Amino acid sequence: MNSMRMSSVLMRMIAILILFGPVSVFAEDPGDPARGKTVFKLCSTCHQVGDTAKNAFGPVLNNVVGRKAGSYPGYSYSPSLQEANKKGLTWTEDLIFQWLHGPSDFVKDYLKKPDAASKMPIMVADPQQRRDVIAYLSTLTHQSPHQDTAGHDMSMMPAVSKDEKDPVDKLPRVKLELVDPPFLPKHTQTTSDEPKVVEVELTVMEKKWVLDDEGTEIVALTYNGSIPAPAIVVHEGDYVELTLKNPSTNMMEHNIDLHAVTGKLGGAAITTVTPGNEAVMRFKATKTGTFLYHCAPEGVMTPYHVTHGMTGVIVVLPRQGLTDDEGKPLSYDRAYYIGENEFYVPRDAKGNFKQYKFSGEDLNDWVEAMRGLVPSHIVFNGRVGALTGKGAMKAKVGERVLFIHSQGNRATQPHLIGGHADYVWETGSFASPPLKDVQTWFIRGGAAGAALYTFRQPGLYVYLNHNLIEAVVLGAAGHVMVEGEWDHDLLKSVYHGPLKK
Ligand code: HEC
Ligand SMILES: [Cu+2]
Repeated sequence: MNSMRMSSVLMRMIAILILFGPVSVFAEDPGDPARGKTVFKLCSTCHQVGDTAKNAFGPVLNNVVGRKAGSYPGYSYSPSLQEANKKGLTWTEDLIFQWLHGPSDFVKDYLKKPDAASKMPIMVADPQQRRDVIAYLSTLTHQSPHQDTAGHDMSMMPAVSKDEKDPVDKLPRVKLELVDPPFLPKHTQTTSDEPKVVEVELTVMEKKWVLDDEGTEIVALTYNGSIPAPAIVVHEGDYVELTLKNPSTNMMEHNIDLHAVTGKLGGAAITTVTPGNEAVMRFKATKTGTFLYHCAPEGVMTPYHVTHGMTGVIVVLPRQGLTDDEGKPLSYDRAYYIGENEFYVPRDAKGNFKQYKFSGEDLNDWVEAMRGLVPSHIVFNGRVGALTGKGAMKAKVGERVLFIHSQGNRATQPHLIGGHADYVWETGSFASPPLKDVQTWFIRGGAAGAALYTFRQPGLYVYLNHNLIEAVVLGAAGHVMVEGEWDHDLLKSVYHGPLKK
């Protein structure tokens, strides 16, 4: 402990010397561009360089030495770096050296503002690595700039002319009050109303999140603070006006891609917002079914955000409600939303889970862990055991319960131990006839599906992913507690005791 504190004091002193010392740290050791190219792998999850470089999670770094800070075309910088740009900050090798020691500390210092923060969530502790990577970046001068707009461009979207009235503006508006899963927001199963505009608001929250009883903690990325994100329920033909807010307390850029949306990467291309911003889009729900939604910030950040919790479901009900395989109406007495997510918590050399302080800090380790496709946790509703005990789903004998199940990234195979699915919309499409009397159904990765079951017996049911390793070892299991009268005709215990000879 003591030696750790000592070394951190020492580090600070060194940092102060480096920050305010008059001599360039490059005077004695200019750094090695070849080694720096290897160090750059750390940066390349967020930054691109070279002729075809595009802005990604971070801006293109061609010509960055000598470039004005916060100036690469088409990139949306944090408010702090934009302010530094206005104050005239220009990147020198020494300044990037300081920047890499802690981007947010750097802008706090530079702007003399304690609440300034950068979007770049990592730092490089080793001064040698910093010198080397900067030496490498210095070799990348005189690259032709390449304006990136992909993923962030609104240009292809013709603006609605001002004097042209939008007929949708005349439709009635309602605000959908979202609730935490496994519950669904209040809704009607059928409707004879005219289509309406349903207002939905999602706020991204980057927050500490405990995944299991051992206290394994990550900095999760969430919509509205829950994993999975809240279920949205509308009817076919309704319009959804979705507001996505990214508070300035967050570190990262986020957006939303809903599989119910037509065009613009499911909405991701017109909702990408940096901290301190919000975006509003309106889409028409044209297809019925249960659709996944998720964050899709580009490149490796998409699986990174999805495996940090940013998945949810939007249910688009037919206006006349659900129907069976013969087209006859089906209704439900209760509905639950089970969001299955897998996590790739990085481990240290001893095999223990590593802990991180702020969002994005785990990026490189997490990407490395994802590469192996071996999740550390596969859970329902954000943590091992979330849907057991007090969190168990409830039902009564005779009730028809709709189970909506999503998985953003991997296939899963739900099963209700001791029960069945009377009807399953496996692909999530309500336009296709449901399968009947299914034991174990299949939810594709990147989708959501639904199953309807009438409980006939009371007691405890286990609802799980019937990859039993994923259920029992990794966590993908929940409970349904059912009240009611026992039906001996369906099942009775005939004998239970010692061998009768
Ligand atoms: C986790 C993603 C991530 C990683 C990894 C990362 N950066 Fe960044 N970097 C960013 C983001 C985001 C910004 C924009 C910062 C802002 O707007 O506040 C940025 C900005 C920068 C800038 C300022 C650019 C400008 O146009 O003003 C430099 C220089 C930089 N990064 C260098 C590096 C180097 C060198 C590495 C590797 C050692 C690295 N970054 C690793 C995300 C990252
Ligand atoms: Cu996100």
